[in-house]
Amino acid sequence: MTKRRALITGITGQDGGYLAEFLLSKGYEVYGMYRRCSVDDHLKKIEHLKERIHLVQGDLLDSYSLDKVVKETQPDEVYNLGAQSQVAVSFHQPIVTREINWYGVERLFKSLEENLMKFKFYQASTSELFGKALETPQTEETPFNPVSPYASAKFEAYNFIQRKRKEGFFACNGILFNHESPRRGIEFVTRKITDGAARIKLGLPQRVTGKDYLELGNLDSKRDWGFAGDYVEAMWLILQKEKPSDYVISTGENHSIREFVGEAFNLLDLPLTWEGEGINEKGKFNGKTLVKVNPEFYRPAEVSYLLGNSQKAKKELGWEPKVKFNELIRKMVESDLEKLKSKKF
Ligand code: F7E
Repeated sequence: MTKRRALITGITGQDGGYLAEFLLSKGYEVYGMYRRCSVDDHLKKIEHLKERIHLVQGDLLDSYSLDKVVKETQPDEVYNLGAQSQVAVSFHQPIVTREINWYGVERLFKSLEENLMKFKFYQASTSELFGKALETPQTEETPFNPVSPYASAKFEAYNFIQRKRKEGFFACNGILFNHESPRRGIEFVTRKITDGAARIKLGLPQRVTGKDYLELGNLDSKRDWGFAGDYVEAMWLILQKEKPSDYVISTGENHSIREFVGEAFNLLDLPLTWEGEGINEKGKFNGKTLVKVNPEFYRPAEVSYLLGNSQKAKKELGWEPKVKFNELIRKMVESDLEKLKSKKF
């Protein structure tokens, strides 16, 4: 029997690696698309997979390259994980964000339509679509209210996928809430915290600032954080259903940034006490300031409260998250300690 072929865009990101591993375990032939400019750094993240997957060069900004990738790989299933995924960056680069996160989806889909008879398409949609959420918890029925250029572009892509489904294509949106892991990029708050806390524990300076304390933005916003390894299984399950649909994927539990910081420092035997408010708030251990607020990390518009309800995924896909909040932080803190000790940073 011929193997099923999967094409993953954004193979060098956190989810790309986990999904590739998952699909390999299911017997797929996996093609991972990466951008030429990302060769040096980013391919290191999937070094362990290089012998087992096919890497193909392509860019969501370039239809010519997409046609070539689609013709070469002829996928049965396409997982579009490629994106400009940093919400904060999207405020500074709204146009490139739109080009990749919205028009990129249309370019890729057009190429698939023109070159293949049949394919299934998974679009990485996001809880950021809920923005200033209009109801809690958020389900597939909750109206979207995006507040960032990132979310606006993803909103257009979401609608595009729904239109394609109405035209008869097998196209689905996975509305994934935040999902983290030891492989999360350092630009995202969870990894910034676990790396920063581990550095403090080992007496090392902070990665970017060189300071001996961690600087963060809004400590009050709440996120529904799950483990990326659990979430890639949901992506696959979504494409295995008989009928295409959209699904919220979340844990149903949320915590503030402050709680995440507290738990990470607790695990390192550095329990913090919080003093002050707003930009003057500090996290201290034995009188020494280890965490400070720096308004530089505030966003022009903040999504302050996200909490998902994944009952539809549980009922229709049989999917449930396995890794809990504390366990997720433990995995990340232990991995960062290990990396720093062996100087892999
Ligand atoms: O921010 C606050 C920040 O950058 C989380 C992406 O994967 O998930 C991710 O988007 C919260 C925000 O992720 C810092 O203001 C405080 O409220 O880790 P983040 P995100 O924006 O939620 C969704 C589902 C996606 O789709 C995205 O692609 O943390 N925060 N202080 C900070 N955030 C950062 N990055 N850095 C700080 O110093």
